[in-house]
Amino acid sequence: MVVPGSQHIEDKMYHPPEGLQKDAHVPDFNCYLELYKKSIEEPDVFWKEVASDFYWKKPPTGQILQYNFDVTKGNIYVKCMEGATTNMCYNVLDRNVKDKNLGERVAFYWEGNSPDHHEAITYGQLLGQVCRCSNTLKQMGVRKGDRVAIYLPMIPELVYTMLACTRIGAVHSIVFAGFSAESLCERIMDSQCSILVTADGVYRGEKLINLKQIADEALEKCREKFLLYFLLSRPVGCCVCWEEVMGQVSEVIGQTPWDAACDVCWEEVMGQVSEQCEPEWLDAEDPLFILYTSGSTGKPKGVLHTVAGYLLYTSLTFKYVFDHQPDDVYWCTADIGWITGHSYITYGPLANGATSVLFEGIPVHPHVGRFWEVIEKYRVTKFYTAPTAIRLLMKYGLDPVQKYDLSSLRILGTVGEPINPEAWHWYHEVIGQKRCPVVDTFWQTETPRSGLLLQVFRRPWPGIMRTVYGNQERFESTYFKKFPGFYVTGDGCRRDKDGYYWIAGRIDDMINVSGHLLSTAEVEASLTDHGAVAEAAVVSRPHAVKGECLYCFVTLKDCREFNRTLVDELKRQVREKIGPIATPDFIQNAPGLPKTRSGKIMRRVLRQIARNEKDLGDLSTMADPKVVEVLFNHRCETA
Ligand code: 6R9
Repeated sequence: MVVPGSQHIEDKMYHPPEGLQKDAHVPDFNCYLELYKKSIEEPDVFWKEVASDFYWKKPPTGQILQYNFDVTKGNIYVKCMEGATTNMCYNVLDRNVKDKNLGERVAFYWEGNSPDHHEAITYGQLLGQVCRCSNTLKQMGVRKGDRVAIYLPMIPELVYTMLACTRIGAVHSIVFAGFSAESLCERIMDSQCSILVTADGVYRGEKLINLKQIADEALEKCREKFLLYFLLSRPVGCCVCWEEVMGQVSEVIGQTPWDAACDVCWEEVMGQVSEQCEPEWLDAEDPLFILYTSGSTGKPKGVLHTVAGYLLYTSLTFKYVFDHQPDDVYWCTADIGWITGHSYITYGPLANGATSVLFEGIPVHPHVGRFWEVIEKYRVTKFYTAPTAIRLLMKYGLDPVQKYDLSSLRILGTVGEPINPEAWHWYHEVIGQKRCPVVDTFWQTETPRSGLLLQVFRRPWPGIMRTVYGNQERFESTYFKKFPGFYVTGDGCRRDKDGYYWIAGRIDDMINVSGHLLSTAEVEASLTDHGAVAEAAVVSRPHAVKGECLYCFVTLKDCREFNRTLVDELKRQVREKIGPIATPDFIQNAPGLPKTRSGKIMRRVLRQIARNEKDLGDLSTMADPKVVEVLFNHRCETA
């Protein structure tokens, strides 16, 4: 394990403890190398072995992976297990319950927003609920190939609905339940969903979100925008999913808006249908789901994934990256509304028969030690979160962590952005108590892939996206036009002398200062290395002499004051760590940063603030648009 961030900052190796290595699926580097070589040199043999763990109604007829990555040679395509038929839901549930006898094993420990709400769901119970839900969807007219929009919080019903879609061959399009009516409408329209599944409301921390009202607004907008839309599709407007917690919510918000002509009460229908439902056998390359990318850049794209490839890829990466063992309790803190949740809360863990925590809440409610409390409560062994959450919790110091017993932890994971060394060390030392390896997993909505890091890929793997829904042209031009024959991730990276790759951030975030290409992640890492800085974001601003120069936004830790001395110290620090070329021209105080709802910093918006461009375009993916005004008010005019 090498500390991520910058080669200028760290050059130290950390090895996993021997005990952990001994029983691991991939115990040492040689074993990894062997697997890696096989996957490259004999991909068919490699993937056939992975596939042999799963159920195929019909076997594949040709090579496991077929593809064209070269736009000059025709359409871009990837096919995995062509000719085979299977079902995702059958593989992640029925196979575990019937073939592996895991019916009694807990699939999810659901932990609500309030610590008083929790529930354990076994694989057997999950299968029953998913079948009911499948029958409900069928009863409402949903058929194979139809798109189903799901706008639900992190409640078990979200998993039921998602898996029910896969059981009957419908394509789920999950929209994170924090998006606005406008964003929800845009996504429903783009993939022409025939029904929308939602809940009446949810508490996120102390805040009540009235989902049904937002869903109604979204559908109203769909009707306005495209009258024909509802005439063409099945006339099921909205379907509401209730649960115990929601009962209380309803009391608070009063009467939930209800239109008997198109709204359906989920629980009523669920109660009337059977717990048995035959899975629909699908072609390996039939669509599994559509997910809109986080949109830190440009208009969201409907990334399309297919059945067999997604099963193989998520199951394999989950097993190896988190070294899954039968006695594990695994917890990924992401929301299922993001790709991390799709892959590493639902598909990967369930395909491995894992026991996971499904968490509805937020890290700071009802107190800032909530994550650590949950780890102690369920004796979590593998914990997967994002640098943004780590930086948030670091701000509160050691006390909230030390109240809890974290001795059950064995492996920690991080995902979402390059992790700055300061956050890495805190995670490793304070949370992992220097005993737990930190697995840094670089991947994208488009490319569920962990492990080897490269900017461009010459060959596909089963879990790569197949197209942008309804827009093959955008798919090809975004990812394949730049370098014919390669998939371009959009991320920059560096290879160090030992052959390790360091992800430097999005290529659009690289800055060219006087002809030197600088990575914003690297400058940010040296800023957050300063004791006063909790978080930093660096963007470019045009400069008469240098071409571009560095404009830095810094969020200070609690009780630290922003003043001239601090600005000078920070400039000196970056200069000393990276070099004079990286000396920031502007450092602005940022009480908050514009972030997507999945926690990624929206550098596009910061770039516009730095340049004083008032027309910010589409801000629908931003978690808290209020921060923008504050940042405009604090702009630095002169260096
Ligand atoms: C899984 C996810 C994808 C972009 C990706 C890259 C950044 C994700 C990272 C990372 C450095 C990591 N990214 N994981 N950068 N180290 N471990 O986040 O998907 O929302 O599609 O974002 O996130 O820039 O290109 P998605």
